[in-house]
Amino acid sequence: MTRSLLAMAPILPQQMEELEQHFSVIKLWKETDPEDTLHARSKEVRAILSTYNGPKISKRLMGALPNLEIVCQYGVGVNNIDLAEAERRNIAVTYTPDVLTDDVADTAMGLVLAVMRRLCEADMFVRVGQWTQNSSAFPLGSSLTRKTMGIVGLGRIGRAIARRAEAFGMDIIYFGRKKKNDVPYTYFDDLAEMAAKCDVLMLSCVGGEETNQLINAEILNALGAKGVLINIARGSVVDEAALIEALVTKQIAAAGLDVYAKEPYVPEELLKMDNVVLLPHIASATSETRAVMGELVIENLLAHFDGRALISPVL
Ligand code: 8YV
Repeated sequence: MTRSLLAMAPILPQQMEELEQHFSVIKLWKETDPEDTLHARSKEVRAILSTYNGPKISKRLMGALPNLEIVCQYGVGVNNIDLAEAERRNIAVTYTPDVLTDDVADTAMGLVLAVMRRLCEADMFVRVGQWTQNSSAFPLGSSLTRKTMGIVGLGRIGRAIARRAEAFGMDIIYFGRKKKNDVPYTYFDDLAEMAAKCDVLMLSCVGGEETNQLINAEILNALGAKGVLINIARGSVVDEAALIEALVTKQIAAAGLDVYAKEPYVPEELLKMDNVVLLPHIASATSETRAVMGELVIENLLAHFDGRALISPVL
């Protein structure tokens, strides 16, 4: 039987070519009738290449693929995969942790700088000729030094952000499932309490049910009128309507977002605000990192089909 890989979204072209040397690759996003293709080729699919923004790897989808053995996520967040169902079916799941940590943390700090020092607004000020026409100076930004960053989720990425923020002279506090004994930062088991203590609330936690709309009106209110929200985690972590309301009513000062509730849709209200910086989910988007993420996907697939241990299993 043909050994097919069901690819939910594209990866770098040269890596797609490499995959095609080992598998018959079904490029689902290119199919005119994906349902029909899935139905016709369901028995030959042994592996899935998934991404956070492709179709969900649901119980229903896995149920339609009787010979599915492995799901390889091109990314670190795996909230698009029904892990419980994969475990029940004994389907292996891999992901790409570590290799993207530094780039994601860099993007997080980029957003902090862009928002607090108003870099995007300042760029526009120059481009539209306001600097030469307008004798009034560009409005002042806020220092990072001596400010407090409260990190929600001190995992690999949260820690990498903390190290960078420390280098910028910021104090670090954090909230998460449990206290970590190997960090010098103050732990909060109450998110509202931490939000009230920080200038920058940085979201670097997992997505999915357990963090769904964790950042609601109460937390934003606690963050306060000088507070800045940065989200490089998942859009689902924030109640977007509450965020818009908090920004409109100046309950919080500003926000920097790489992720949204319904990507690639970004609410109209946010597009009109000059105190928000909006990125199109690019935290891991460098040629270097995307290349290693793709390599890790391929290595995991080959390891599985060669009967070797997986390199980065989730389950
Ligand atoms: C995407 C991400 O994987 O790793 C994650 O969880 O959200 C991103 O790095 C990347 O955009 C490729 O789809």
